[in-house]
Amino acid sequence: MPKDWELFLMPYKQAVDELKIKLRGMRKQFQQENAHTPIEFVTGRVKPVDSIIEKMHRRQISEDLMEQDLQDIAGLRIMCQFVEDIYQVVDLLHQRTDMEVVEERDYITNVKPSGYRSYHMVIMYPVQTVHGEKKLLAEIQIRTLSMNFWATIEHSLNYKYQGEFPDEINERLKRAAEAAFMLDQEMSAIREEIQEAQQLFSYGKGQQMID
Ligand code: 0O2
Repeated sequence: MPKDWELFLMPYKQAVDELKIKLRGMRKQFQQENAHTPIEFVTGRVKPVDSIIEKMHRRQISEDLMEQDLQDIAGLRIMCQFVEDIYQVVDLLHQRTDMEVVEERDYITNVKPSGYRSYHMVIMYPVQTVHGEKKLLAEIQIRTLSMNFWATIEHSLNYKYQGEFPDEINERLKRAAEAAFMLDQEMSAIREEIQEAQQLFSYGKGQQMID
């Protein structure tokens, strides 16, 4: 294990900070151009050291393979209004020359047994350090607001039950995941209507509140 975690995680922190700026910049550009933005908001984090250690033990990852096998030490999350926006963001990220997409997992089409939906992209991202360029992996999770609501709730329940949900909660979570996805589908069905309304509204005042 790294003796100095802070030093080891520095380039990962730099990657998260840079990527947050770049992804938020995409949102700003869409807004500036008065176009519908497929990005609602962006968050990012460096995985806490205890979670890194726990995941390495659980997946039996040796130290020398840590940076290769732990793909989410640097993690970004992009929230979208509509499922269609997710795939637009995926296309936009593929086109970029400042990162390379190395793996993709579509948990929207291939929903996880828990009910989890999201689109995961693993990218190779170069950060500049005083010792030269360091290429590292980062995971970008792209999901709708509704998928994010479900995942956030389920994640916090996971802490309480350590993944061993009582049957009733398990069933209810699965039903809630389907309900969340139905909400997405209903919203997609009236997407054009919604977007027209947002064009009229957002470039006044409302949108300025979310940065
Ligand atoms: P965090 O930072 O606490 O969210 P594995 O972790 O072994 O299941 P793998 O191959 O590393 O899987 O990557 P995968 O499945 O593409 O992504 C794992 C991450 O996706 C998780 O990170 C969660 O953020 C999210 N995720 C995957 N499945 C679920 C789920 O059923 N519910 C919720 N709420 N999130 C999920 P971590 O490691 O949990 O870390």
